[in-house]
Amino acid sequence: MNGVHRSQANVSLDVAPVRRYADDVIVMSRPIEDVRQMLAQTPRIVEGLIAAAPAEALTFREADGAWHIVEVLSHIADAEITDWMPRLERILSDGGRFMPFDREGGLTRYRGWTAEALVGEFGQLRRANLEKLESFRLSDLHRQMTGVHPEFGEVTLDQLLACWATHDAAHIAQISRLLTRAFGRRVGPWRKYFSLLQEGRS
Ligand code: NI
Repeated sequence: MNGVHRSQANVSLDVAPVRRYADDVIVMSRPIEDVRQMLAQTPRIVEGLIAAAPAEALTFREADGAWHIVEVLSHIADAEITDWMPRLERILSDGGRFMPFDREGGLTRYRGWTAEALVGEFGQLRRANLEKLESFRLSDLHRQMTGVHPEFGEVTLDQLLACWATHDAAHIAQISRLLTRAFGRRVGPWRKYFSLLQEGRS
């Protein structure tokens, strides 16, 4: 009996990695669509996080010189204008050199804007960019097309699209972290249970 159980265990161990590999292949076969889905969801995720934020949390800074939530919003809205789409169009047109992206540019462009107005602006710009992205009818054949990044040199369209989605997720995490830390100022002794509330954690 023991021998039978062992051999059944062996069979399932043999099969499991193959099934996981098959799942990976399915996911990997639609990278452009996966990015598009993420890009489409981000405005409503951000909108929900902002709607839940008390006014004082919107301008809470976790460190001297670090961005507060309103500044993060101005940065992601500005990137819709000056970063992602111009670079994508550059790759699709002549594969030339990208303009440098000014990470602080949004702070100037949107000085004085409220969080609510910035969320609306970001959503509108993102919708327009998604429509443009759709119009390019990108296929797997486009993924290896390249442009020239001012710092990294040659980068592919695939990397740029992945970076766009990654950038969304990273700033969602940042906004969530800032809310954690803003509310977290009042938790008293519970502070010890939150790694984000420990000194020196980022
Ligand atoms: Ni950023």
